[in-house]
Amino acid sequence: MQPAALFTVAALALALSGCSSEDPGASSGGGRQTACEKDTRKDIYVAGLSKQNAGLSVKLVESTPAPPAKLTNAMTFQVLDGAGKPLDGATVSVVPFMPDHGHGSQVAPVVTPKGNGTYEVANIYLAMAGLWRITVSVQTPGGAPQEIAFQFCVDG
Ligand SMILES: [Cu+2]
Repeated sequence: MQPAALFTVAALALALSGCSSEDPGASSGGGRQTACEKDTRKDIYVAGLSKQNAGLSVKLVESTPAPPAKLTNAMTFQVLDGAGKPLDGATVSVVPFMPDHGHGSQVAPVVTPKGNGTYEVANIYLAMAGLWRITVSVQTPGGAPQEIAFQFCVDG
């Protein structure tokens, strides 16, 4: 009985030390999986990932780095209208936000229209590890603003 009890205590101590060794910001810590691997809310990055809202579609043509990572990212989006036609001349803005922490990024992304409905976005700065919602707002001339969001989790 005694040796078994001793073993249990040793195993527990080992598990606890493993738990607290990394990433104090993670809410559910520990284990072999990273916090992001466990997060079921995230989008899985693939080049060309596309989302629709109210007859508008926004395609993430590519991200640099790919998949998105902590710190500075650049992304190219293509905006398509309800008929699948590239939409130029829209006012596009991009806002990163951490829903779990209730804060955005201290760096403002810079959007540059590139034609054929594509908009290059620099300075998408994801300061912390965790889930980030990247909201793309599209204001068409004379139309109502539409928001389409991507969610990426970055480990740190
Ligand atoms: Cu945060």
